[in-house]
Amino acid sequence: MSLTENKKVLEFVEQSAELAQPEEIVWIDGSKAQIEKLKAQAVKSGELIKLNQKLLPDCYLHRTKVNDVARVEDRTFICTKKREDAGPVNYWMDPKQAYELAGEIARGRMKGKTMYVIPYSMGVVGSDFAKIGVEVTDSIYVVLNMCIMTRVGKMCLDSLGKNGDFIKGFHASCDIDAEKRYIMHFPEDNTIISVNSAYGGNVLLGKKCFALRIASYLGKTEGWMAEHMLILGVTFPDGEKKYVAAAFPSACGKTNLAMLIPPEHYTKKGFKVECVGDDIAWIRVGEDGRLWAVNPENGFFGVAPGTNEHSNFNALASTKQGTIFTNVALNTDDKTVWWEGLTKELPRHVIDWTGKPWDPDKFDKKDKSTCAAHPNSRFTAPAQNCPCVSPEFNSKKGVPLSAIIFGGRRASTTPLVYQSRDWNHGVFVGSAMSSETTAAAAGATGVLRHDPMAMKPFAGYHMGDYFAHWIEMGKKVKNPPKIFNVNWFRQDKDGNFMWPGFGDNMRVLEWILKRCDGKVGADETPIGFVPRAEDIDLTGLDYEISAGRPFGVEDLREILKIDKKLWAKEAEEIEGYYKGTIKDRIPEELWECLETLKKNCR
Ligand code: GTP
Ligand code: SPV
Ligand code: MN
Repeated sequence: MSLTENKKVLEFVEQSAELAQPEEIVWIDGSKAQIEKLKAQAVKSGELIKLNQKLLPDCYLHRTKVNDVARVEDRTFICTKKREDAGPVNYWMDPKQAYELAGEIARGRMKGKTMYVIPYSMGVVGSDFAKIGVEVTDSIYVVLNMCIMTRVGKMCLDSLGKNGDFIKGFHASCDIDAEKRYIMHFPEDNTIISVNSAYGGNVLLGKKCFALRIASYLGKTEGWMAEHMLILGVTFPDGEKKYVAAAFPSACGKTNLAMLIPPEHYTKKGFKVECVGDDIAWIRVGEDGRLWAVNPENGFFGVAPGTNEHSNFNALASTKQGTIFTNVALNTDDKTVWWEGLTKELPRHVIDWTGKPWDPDKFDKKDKSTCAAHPNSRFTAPAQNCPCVSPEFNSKKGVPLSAIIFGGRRASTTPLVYQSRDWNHGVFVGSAMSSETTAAAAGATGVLRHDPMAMKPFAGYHMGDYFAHWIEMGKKVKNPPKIFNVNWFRQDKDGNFMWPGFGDNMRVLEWILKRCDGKVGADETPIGFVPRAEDIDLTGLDYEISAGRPFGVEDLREILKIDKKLWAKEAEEIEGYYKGTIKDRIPEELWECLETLKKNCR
């Protein structure tokens, strides 16, 4: 039975069914009873493995096909009428050709199966930010993940009314054939089509496909922003709260920063950090002339490896109930989960992410293929599980941003932190970001590439126009957030991280927020404002560097140093990217910043 009288929704469901020819159509109402029934069904079919219900109540493990473990950027398309509107860093397909191709691939592919119709909202239903999507899928795994990651149910359709518009999402698993895998976006039709995958960002269509690619396009036309950013709140000892948003590329530390536990020295003084979001921010100009942000999601699709009690206690705690694990290892002693970095000691009795027995004695840290959990294995956990979830999580108006932080994985060149001179220079800093690739996308890892604003894989239109939109937004806000850049990933000559990271990133956050209030000085350098080492509080820091001595102020000085020669090379690199890749649509303001950088490094 359908849950709505909205003709456009009914028509979309009908057309999808006509194409895929499912045996049955089931509307997802988000009720506990329906979800339980689907879980039972998935356990029976083997799609989910029920975990130890005492230790991990309502938790399940799912294994994907081995060829389907990450986003596939080279099979992800922006299908605009004009090729140039998709821009130089997106893969483009003609919409007509794309619909035809998808139709060919998906025709009749739900025969004998059930097609689930998921009405969902990105954002709190009824808020000015919220947008409704309807995803049809033949995968129970997708249904159950969407029920954690988004707000699902009839209220979404009710908020559409009889005539409201929504984002259409069509997903068919087909054969999980990597050669026929397509993730297609039609920003001009508010439509997404995904075939031949059943993994995370390729198929949970509310996430990267809608909330970033389609939404960034909507934001450009409607005057707001959809960004690959975490949002966190810092409470100061005097009770004041400030919010920051931070854009780091995939698997570069958003979930970890969003949930950080400050060092004891800070908690004793009364500092507190709370999480509003860990992956996506929708940002609008508020009546007060500031930027206000919401997290459109309702759960965390977080990287499992590396997560432990010490590195990210709050993320681990979030996974203790109602969580779906994907491609982690199964500890057969107690039917719990395991991944590299969860415990120091390797468990003896483990089934790896592919379903085969795993031999801990053959584990080699340096060889990813010997891992028990896939390097991009993930947990899907309800946000409300998180011990540090912000009271503003469900706020309809969002939170006001004091700072925006960019960052990536840079072994060299980029200092621990620096501040841009103003908004436009901050946009330049974001546009010039490079970061090493990670396991979150298929392909080689550890390769340095340009990833402007951490949006290279997610901007749903021309990257040059996207830069211009950032410049335009700066003109609309009377009190824009200050813009910073951080790098937690500087390495010494032996490849060891030079900064402790994780909870100790609080020390950098404090400097950033003090800068926003003009409460601390900085050195003016060719690239912007850099902290004086004495101004970053190292009290109680307990970190041994690779040389075997405690991290000290001289080590901090080292990772704050600006090497003019390296930055002159960096400027050349950025110029090459602007001229060779983005080309013609780069706003004048950014060219000016590039010239300044070049001049400063001479
Ligand atoms: P997506 O969900 O793919 O968008 O990733 P993310 O940006 O949320 O990254 P996440 O916080 O999950 O971190 C990814 C990896 O980086 C994990 O293996 C972390 O252990 C590691 N990491 C996060 N923060 C730090 C840090 O401050 N220092 C170091 N050295 N590693 C970190
Ligand atoms: C990312 O890759 O940035 C993720 C995971 O957050 S996915 O949902 O697969 O895109
Ligand atoms: Mn992400």
